[in-house]
Parts: sequence; structure tokens; C-alpha cells
Amino acid sequence: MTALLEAAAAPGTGRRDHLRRAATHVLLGNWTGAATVPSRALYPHQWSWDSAFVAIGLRHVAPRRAQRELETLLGAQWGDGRIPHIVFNPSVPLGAYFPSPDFWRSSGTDRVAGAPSTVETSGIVQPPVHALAAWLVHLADPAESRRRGFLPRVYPRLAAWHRYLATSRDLGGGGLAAVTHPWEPGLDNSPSWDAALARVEPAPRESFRRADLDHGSPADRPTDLDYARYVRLAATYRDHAYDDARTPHAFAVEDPCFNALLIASEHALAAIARVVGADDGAHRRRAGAATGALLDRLWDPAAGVFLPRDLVTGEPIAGYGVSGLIPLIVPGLPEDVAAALVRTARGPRFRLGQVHLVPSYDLTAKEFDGNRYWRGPSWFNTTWLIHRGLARHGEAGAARRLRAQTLDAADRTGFAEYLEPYTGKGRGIRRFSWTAALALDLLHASGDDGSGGAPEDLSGEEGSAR
Ligand code: 2M8
Repeated sequence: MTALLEAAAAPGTGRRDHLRRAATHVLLGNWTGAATVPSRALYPHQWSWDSAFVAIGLRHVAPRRAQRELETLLGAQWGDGRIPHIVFNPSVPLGAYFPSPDFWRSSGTDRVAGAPSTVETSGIVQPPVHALAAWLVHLADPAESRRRGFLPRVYPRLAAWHRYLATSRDLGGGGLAAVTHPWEPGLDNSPSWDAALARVEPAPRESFRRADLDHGSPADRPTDLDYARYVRLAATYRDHAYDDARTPHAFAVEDPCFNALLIASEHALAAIARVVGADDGAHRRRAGAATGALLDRLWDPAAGVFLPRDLVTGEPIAGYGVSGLIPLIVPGLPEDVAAALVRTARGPRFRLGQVHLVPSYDLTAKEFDGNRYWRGPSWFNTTWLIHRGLARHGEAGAARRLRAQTLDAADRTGFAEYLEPYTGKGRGIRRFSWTAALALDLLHASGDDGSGGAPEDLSGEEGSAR
């Protein structure tokens, strides 16, 4: 019996045992043999940041499978270092998800960016949670990790990934990575992208067929007009051979969440470098420099939140998105900034502790829509990140309450993709992988002490995380 099957069948009658078994069942059901799909129906391939979150949960019940999850993804890395946002499963019919491999055409031999020829992928990226995930996976079972040479194998790939982001994606020249498509920050149709996206000429409506509406309600999903613009941006990138320097980027944004995750992952890479005998100093310096750039370029002290920067206009994007709170996870964030972020989270725009989890967008804004995808609903991955941030900054009580609320919501909704923040009703699909995985992680997050295992994870001391 595999470790995961054993965990799914483990005895115990309490609510936690039930939740642990149910979450493990979701991950078992979504495992394809080499990786985990976010959802069998809506997302039947491997997604980049989903897999990192999945590995973070899987490590508690099946550490070897968690390693495999990340290594499958890293196996699809491009020659230029990018980790594609989707790795396609060849046994899934083309029509099951749009855009499919025949849209991205990654494996063409003339790709300057060096896409692999053995597997089909998308050409865009997602937030770099991977080094953080690899380090947490290692900490869950250092002996098994050492026995399999896990860190020495993943380190060069993770380092190449970060180099790609620090060089080819520093489109603003200020030391932060830019995203060039709303799918890249993972918060697809956030109101934060509305103005930048409005400049994009939509692709003709008859030029593509959405597959997502076969599984999700149109009221919960992005609109057709959003999709037409997503298609135009991706096709333009593809038609420039995914060459960041040559592509005329109509959408280029420095996103706080994406860069906060890059910084947290750079610290994790330093910890990994120490274990594998590589130079950790370079990673620490990069993490420090990127933290400075994040504060200089994206922090808005008057608003009390980090604001994305639109690189086409050169202006900050006003408004309160959950992305602007995520830098709470950054090690070494000045305490006054962290305190301001916590105040904003508790204030009327996010109402931490008074609504369900953390809404993805300002509850008071006219653009807020509690049902529509990333335009307001509360998501489990961003909530998990804020939980870590609260724990890191000494907000033990708030972290403990958020953890309890998140576990309850995962259980109650059958591991929903997201929630309506006021009613707490599950929205989107169910049996969603990262919801199950992050519930597993929270179940293991040091009992009820609220520490969430957060601050010490990056210290480089093996075994200190739990
Ligand atoms: C959603 O994005 C995909 C495109 O990548 C989609 O809408 O089809 C987002 O929630 C994204 O953050 C997530 O990684 C992906 C798979 O769960 O779904």
C-alpha cells in the first residue's frame, strides 16, 4: 500500500481524522501517476503553482509523492529556465481544456526559449512557489529527501527558474519580475488587471472555444471578453516564439504576490543551497535586493497595501487586491509595514475574522463580486499565505482563528475551489486539489498554537519546521 493509501485508510474517529482522510482521498483521486491535476473535470492537466501547493500538503502523508509532484513539473522546464504554467497530459483529449497544446505549440523546434520536445506545455508562467515547496517537502522527511538526493536534483533547476525571472522578466529594470498575462499571477480576472487588460485588442470570438463553461457556471467564471483578451495576449507571445525581449507586451505588470513568493522562494533556495553545498550568499543577496525593490516600487504607505505597477503606463494600479497583502510572508519585512498590512486586512476592505477567509478583492469596491472567480471570492491558497504571514508577524491569535475557519470551510464545502466571503458558500468546482492539500498542511501546522510553522521554515535548520 502506498503512503497515501495508508493515510486515506488511517484509523481515527475525530473530526480532524475525518478531514485528513477526506483531503487525502481528494489528492488520491486527482493523482495521474506522475502528478496531481487541480480538478479532474475543469483542470485536467498539471498546473505550476497548484502543484507546489499540492506538494506542500502531500509532504505530510506521502513525502516521496510530494517530491515526485515537483520533479514532474521541473521535468518540463524550458531551456531558458522558465517553468511553464501547464504541463499537458497527452492522454487527455484536446477539447477537454482550452487553450490546449495545439494552441501553445510549445514543442516546435524553432523555439528560442528551448521548450522541451518530449512534453507539451503552455508558454507562460505562474507564481514561483516551487523552491519554498521543495524546502518544505525536504523538511517533512529529511532522511528520505537525502536518500533520494532530492535537493541536489532540484536545486539547479530551481536556481535556473529564479535566474529566468530575475533576468528575462525584469521588464521594468527595477529588480522585480513582471507578469505578461493575467494568468501568470494566478489571479486571472482580478479587477486589478481591468485597466491594463482593456488596452488589449480582443481576439475574434469565433477563433476559440472555451472548455471551462462545460464544467463551471458562467456567473462564476471570467467573461467571454476577458477570454478574448487572454487569447490575444497568449497568441502574441507564442507568435514571437515566447521571446520576452522581442514580444511587444501589451500587458506587463509587477505583481506584489508574485514577487513576494519569489522572495520567499529565494530565501528557501538559500537554505537549499546550504544543504547541497552551493553558495547561499548569492540567494540571500538577491532576496534582500528584491525586498528593497518590492518596498521601493510597490509599497503604498498611504493606502496601507502593496499596489501592482503597470509597466506600460509606469503607474501603480490603485485598488485593494489580496495580492497586495501577500508580502506579509516576506522574511525581514519591516515591522511597520507588516503592522499596516494587518490593519488593512482587519479593516473594512477585507474584514479579516468577520467574513469567511480572506476575500480576493476589496469588499467595498464597486468591482467586487463575491461569486466571480478572482473578483472577490475567498480562495484557500491566498488565505493559507496570509495565515503564514500572520504567524510570522506575531499575530498568533488571528492566525489560529483563520486556520480553524479555513479547515472548517474546506470540510464544509467538500474542498471547494473558492467561497463567497459573506455566506461562506462553496463556489466553483469541488474536490479541488490545493484546497485539500493546504487543509492537510494546516492540520499539521503545530496543533493549536497558531504558529503555523511559519517563521522558522526558512532558517535552514533541518527538522525545525514542525
Ligand atoms: C485558474 O486559471 C486557469 C488558467 O491558468 C483557468 O482559469 O483555466 C486560476 O485559478 C489559477 O490560479 C489556477 O492555477 C488554475 C488551476 O487551478 O485555474
